[in-house]
Amino acid sequence: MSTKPLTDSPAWKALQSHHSEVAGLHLRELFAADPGRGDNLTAEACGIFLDYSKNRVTDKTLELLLRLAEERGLRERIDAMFRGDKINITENRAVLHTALRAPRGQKIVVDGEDVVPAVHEVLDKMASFADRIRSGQWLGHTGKKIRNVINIGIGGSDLGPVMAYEALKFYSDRALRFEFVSNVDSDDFAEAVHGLDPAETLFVISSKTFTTLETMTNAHTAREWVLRGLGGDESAIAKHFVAVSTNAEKVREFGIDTANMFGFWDWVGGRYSMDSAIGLSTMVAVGPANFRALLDGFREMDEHFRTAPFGQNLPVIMGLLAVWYGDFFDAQTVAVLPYEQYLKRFPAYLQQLTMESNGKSITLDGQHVDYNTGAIYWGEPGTNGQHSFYQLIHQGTHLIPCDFIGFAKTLNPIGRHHDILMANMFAQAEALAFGKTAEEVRAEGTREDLVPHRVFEGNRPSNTILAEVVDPKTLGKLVALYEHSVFTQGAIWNINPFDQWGVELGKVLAQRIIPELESREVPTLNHDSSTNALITRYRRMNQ
Ligand code: G6Q
Repeated sequence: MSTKPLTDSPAWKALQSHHSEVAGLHLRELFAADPGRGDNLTAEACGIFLDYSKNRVTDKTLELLLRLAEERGLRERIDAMFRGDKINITENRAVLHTALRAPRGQKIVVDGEDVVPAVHEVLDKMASFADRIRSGQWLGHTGKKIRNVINIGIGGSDLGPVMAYEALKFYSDRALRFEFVSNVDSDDFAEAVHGLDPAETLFVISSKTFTTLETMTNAHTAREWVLRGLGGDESAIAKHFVAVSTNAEKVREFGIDTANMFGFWDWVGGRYSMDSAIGLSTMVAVGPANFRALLDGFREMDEHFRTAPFGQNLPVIMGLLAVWYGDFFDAQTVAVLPYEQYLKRFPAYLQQLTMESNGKSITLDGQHVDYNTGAIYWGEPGTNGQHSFYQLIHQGTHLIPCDFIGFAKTLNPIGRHHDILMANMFAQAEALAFGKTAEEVRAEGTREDLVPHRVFEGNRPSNTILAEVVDPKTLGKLVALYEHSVFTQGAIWNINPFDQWGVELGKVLAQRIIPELESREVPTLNHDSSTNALITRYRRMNQ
């Protein structure tokens, strides 16, 4: 593995001079020069098709990006992750979300212990719990069946479960209602339980640490809500609360029977945990068989990432293209545009996965980077975005690479909807790439003064990801595709995608401000003048 700074590496330097040669090329020219481009610049693995031909790359660009991956030791880094090396060096942890989907019998050793049997033990325990809830066998304190399942968690303990629930709603048990409470804002809790009967409600308290302020505040509120609704009998807690955590002691302290605790391990990062016990609500919603299919999907993509040559490796290609735009075109953001309503929370999920992972500016060697790292990810499902922010992507001043995600089949075949939806996706990618010239606008008889307004420059790059249908397995593949693309980017940038120290400072400051807001006495404030004034005003307005 190269220890040279990234910007000194030969492939990087070659990419820099190559960029100045190709940056001016238009996708129109690239397609005209190679009639086979739309077939050639594609890759397919485990049922996921990636068309990356509408990117501002030539064969030479791809060759250099692949060389960069080799030079930066991507292969060794992939092997190290799958092997269970402690690649999260700032927390001295292995990074083994891939072990969560390892088949029974595979051996992955961390600190001298094979972790795979424990993974399957938890999965089996989750399955038996999910079956009991789904079959109505698990009864609440007063003997009623559970009809409402509320996941309380935040960040990695929320975004994966809520995204997966929405993505797989078609497969979910419609007799059960699922809610997800994450924000410490009481509005979130109040609305989730509005109109619900505590006797029919089960809370899944999902927290790796079981100390997170938001989750613990919501969990205590839930506890009071249940006790108030069920006559104050503490023994009700066991029937209405289960926990997903690595911290048995804290779970016990909260009053949850550790027999109803589903464990995971420090080698699972929060944002990589939706396929661990953190997916308990997902499993209750869609059933154990579908959850296992989800894991199979993850595993297929893991195997592809681990073994495929980089030139045909979907996550590697996507990761390298992200580096190409971020570092050489200075693109600040990536839009993720799923043409599938069930994936409406996928962009929000990806925001954490990508931005908490690669939003770093210090290298593994402790040096400040002198290149761009993780981009801002954002998006909305198509076609809604078309009627709002696509204007800026088409005609604004920013270069925004887009990931279009679509499916050949719909789960709800009604009339012409699906063809119309997909026609829009293909059309947007086409319009972004090829645009419309002034000559074309004029030829339509447009008034001369309007011509510049109606020109589409084009040359806006995109990937198109096409799969058959949204099902559990495909969702697993899609999430793993992005997980490994994020990994690829982190490896090139020589940063640690697996810590998140950047979330700490605000948390600490909030702890200092809470008593200043709550105190009956006027507190002595020692913040900056803006924070002092805001706190003072809030206290006055809150009287
Ligand atoms: C994710 C982060 C973070 C974490 C939440 C919740 O990678 O670590 O989003 O998931 O802060 O933490 P707990 O699960 O410990 O409550």
